[in-house]
Amino acid sequence: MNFFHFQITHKAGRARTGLLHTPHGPVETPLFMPVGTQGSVKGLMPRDLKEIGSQILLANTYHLLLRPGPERVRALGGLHGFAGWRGPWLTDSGGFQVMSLGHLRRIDEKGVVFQSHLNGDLVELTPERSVAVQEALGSDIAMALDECPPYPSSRAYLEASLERTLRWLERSLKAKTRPDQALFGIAQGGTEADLRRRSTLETIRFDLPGYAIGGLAVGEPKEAMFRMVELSTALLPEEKPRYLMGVGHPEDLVAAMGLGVDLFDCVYPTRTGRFGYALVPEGRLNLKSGRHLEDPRPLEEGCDCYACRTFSRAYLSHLVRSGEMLGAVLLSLHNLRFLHRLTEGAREAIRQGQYGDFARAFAERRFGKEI
Ligand code: PRF
Ligand code: ZN
Repeated sequence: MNFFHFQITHKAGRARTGLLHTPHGPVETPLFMPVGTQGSVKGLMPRDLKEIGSQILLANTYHLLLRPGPERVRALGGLHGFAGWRGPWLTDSGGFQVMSLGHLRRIDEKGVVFQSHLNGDLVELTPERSVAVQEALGSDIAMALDECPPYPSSRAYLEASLERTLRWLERSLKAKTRPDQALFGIAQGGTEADLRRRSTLETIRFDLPGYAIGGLAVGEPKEAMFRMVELSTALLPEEKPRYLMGVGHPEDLVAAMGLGVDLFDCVYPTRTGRFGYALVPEGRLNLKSGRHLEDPRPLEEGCDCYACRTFSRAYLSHLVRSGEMLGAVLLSLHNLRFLHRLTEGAREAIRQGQYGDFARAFAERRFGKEI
């Protein structure tokens, strides 16, 4: 029984659209996955997420390992039972979060040792432990523990970390016990084309149900990132889903979908919403600015989200400027809906064989970052 069948229904150039089946239902691709680090998408209820068309949520091993602990989550029904989102979950393996949030103590062949940002305890995360924690959390898709080097890193370091990531992938697969959880491997290699190629080719030898492009969107120039994405999707097997980790700017989604990427996640839509920004086709509205205070229009004409159906820019701007939590909630809701509509539009364009027109129309409406 293959829980994770991936079915591509249409292609347009290198872009593809299809369905990824999981034990908790199918997800359409290409797709943006909202980030629910602590098992909660900040400010939004599962019923809101369902209404705006979210299909799969991402949670983090690093955070849930420290609190409330994997055994507690398992006892309460795994993420599906514990967190009220009954649809599919994906969990990240923790390596990336240790590097960006934790006080990293040591990284060696065995794994990573870090100091908890909550209570200072020393915690060890090995490939085996990451798999065990993700199995306890019960996600549909688990990610293998990897090492994401910072940008810039030396070639020697990029090479050593990609080799280690491959050995960790092998150990992760050996530690795996649940047939109802897919394990995706993560390619690294920074922005060195030959290292990226080697990492990708060695990773696909494991014949996994899906592959992630890791180690990008860490500060490198955009053009270097897209060279790596292009090189990666050209090497990855057509018939398996590809996940570009940590990418969520609308223009990056449009470019990467055109190169054949199927899955994305990023804190950007929710974080920028909490900071008072709304994503719109032309770029980003800054609701902290006084210029919207008398504007009766919705954030985005034609958006079907609850924030746009109900409130004016004037009111939302008032909420943001007053520091009201409702402002952050409504902007997060709209921003996620914006990215979901973007991927819905892309899927439709791919079905029509017109992805190039879709990407051009998107670029034409976007004349600046802030309006
Ligand atoms: N590895 C893991 N998670 C990630 C990344 C990675 O390289 C990135 C890179 N942008 C985001 N999240 N495990
Ligand atoms: Zn809206």
